[in-house]
Amino acid sequence: MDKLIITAALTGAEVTRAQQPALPITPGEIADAAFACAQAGAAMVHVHARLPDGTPTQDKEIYRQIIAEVKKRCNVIVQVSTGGAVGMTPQERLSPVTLKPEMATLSMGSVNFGGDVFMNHPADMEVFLRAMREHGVKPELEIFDAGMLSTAQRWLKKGMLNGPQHFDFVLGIPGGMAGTPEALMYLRSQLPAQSTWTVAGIGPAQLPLGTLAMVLGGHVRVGFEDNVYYRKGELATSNAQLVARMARISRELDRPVATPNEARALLGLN
Ligand code: KMH
Ligand code: ZN
Repeated sequence: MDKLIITAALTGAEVTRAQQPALPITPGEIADAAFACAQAGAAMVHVHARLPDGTPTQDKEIYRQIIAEVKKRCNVIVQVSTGGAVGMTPQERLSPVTLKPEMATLSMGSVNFGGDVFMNHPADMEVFLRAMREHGVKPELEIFDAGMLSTAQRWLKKGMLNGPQHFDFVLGIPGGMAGTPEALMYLRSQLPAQSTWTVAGIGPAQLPLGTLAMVLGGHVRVGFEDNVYYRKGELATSNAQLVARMARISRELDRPVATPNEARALLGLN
């Protein structure tokens, strides 16, 4: 099995300081959290930008600062969000891609998202894909439901995607596919050959699905974007605490954790 890539989804667009007092918000806080996660075993960080008051934003300048501050501190792969927050325009969402980060997320379809709809029109998705190709950014294909994986398969068949792809199964969003082992096993069974994949279990699904992914040869995403708790009723003290637990379990399972450069090699990044 390949070494384990741990991604830390540090901030997200939805979680508030009221829900998680240790949520990193400013570029400096996000970069400090990235450094702590890298020390704990993360090879990649998935980042969202916020305004100083905590409002989600896709402001390119804030993303520029985040990337620069992270790079000052450590060598982790920086993956920007193009999901942004529900209700943002596709143009807004796409803006950090022009900074040429190493990776960016690309949601593969629309999904009910709690009480909202996370819209990803097929025409917009194609614009996102073309922009990522133009700027040399590797997409991580976000799969919230099984039909989104079928879309990726169609794109591969049509030649819109070439070579091995990296998938993120986001499981447990109310409106999306459940955060269960059965859902993960099904999605894994449908993956195109030579894909790499990670799982982002939402809330209480984070620990069990992450552990299952380690055993199955997948990779793991943890962090406050997806889950603010260490265990039921106990808030995590930091993103790094969640990363450290995954690294510990991985070592116990004899699956060493990938460094950022090892992760780059596994994901076909330069
Ligand atoms: N905030 C969600 C609506 C991504 O980063 O690409 C979408 C999201 C996905 O977080
Ligand atoms: Zn995100």
